[in-house]
Amino acid sequence: MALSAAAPSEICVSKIPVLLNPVFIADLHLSNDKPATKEAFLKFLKTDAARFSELVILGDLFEFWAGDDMAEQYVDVISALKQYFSDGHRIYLMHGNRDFLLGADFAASIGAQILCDPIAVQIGREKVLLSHGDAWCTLDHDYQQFRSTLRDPAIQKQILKEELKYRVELANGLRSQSKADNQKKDAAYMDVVVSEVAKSLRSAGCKVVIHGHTHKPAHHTHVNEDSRFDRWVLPDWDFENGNQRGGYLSFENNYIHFGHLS
Ligand SMILES: [Mn+2]
Repeated sequence: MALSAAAPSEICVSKIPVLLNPVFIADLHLSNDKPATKEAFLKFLKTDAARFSELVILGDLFEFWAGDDMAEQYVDVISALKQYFSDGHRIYLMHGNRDFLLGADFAASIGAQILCDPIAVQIGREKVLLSHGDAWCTLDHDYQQFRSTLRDPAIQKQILKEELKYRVELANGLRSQSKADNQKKDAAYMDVVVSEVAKSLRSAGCKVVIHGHTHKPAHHTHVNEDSRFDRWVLPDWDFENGNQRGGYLSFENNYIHFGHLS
């Protein structure tokens, strides 16, 4: 399979049309060894998501993505998203720290556009900043260094030249390393630094932010120096071993709010 020439980090859009009636999700960590979570997502596309005009995935849709030649392992997810798109919905996708190699071929296959991180979007009358969130976890210097290396287009192109088998091994190695590292880290290291979020909001001219990554779903109102802003954090999804964790944020009737999966 011929892979697209552009690196995944080079194909994002920084401006999109006004969102009318969007639904936001993040951190589903879809994987074929987590069938119940995948089922929950496929059901979501047919039920809850069907009432919204735009589906906005704010990173880590997949547990990991080693390149678009992995797509044949996720035919069910891809055809469900493609169907959702064909039914007249728009799909926007942001890279997470696990699926940052989702590329132009994957995006085209589901009719999605890849969003830059962060991106300021207009939702109704509100200008809202969207991000996966990991870039604001700035206390974790090692991670930030690692992140900028892996987002470098030249390095991404280099990685994507390798055989899929090697890339999957690399991804597995990085994941077990990060799990081991994270166990040693303080909880604060795993969360966003609110003053960093505030800085991004100020430069984007936004008073509301939606992000994922931390797996700490909440609606915070922060008072920072002379300004206040709202920070909405998306939940992660986990339906394995009897878990029932998941959900979304939506913008309906002029308000952002949490939605429970039906
Ligand atoms: Mn993440």
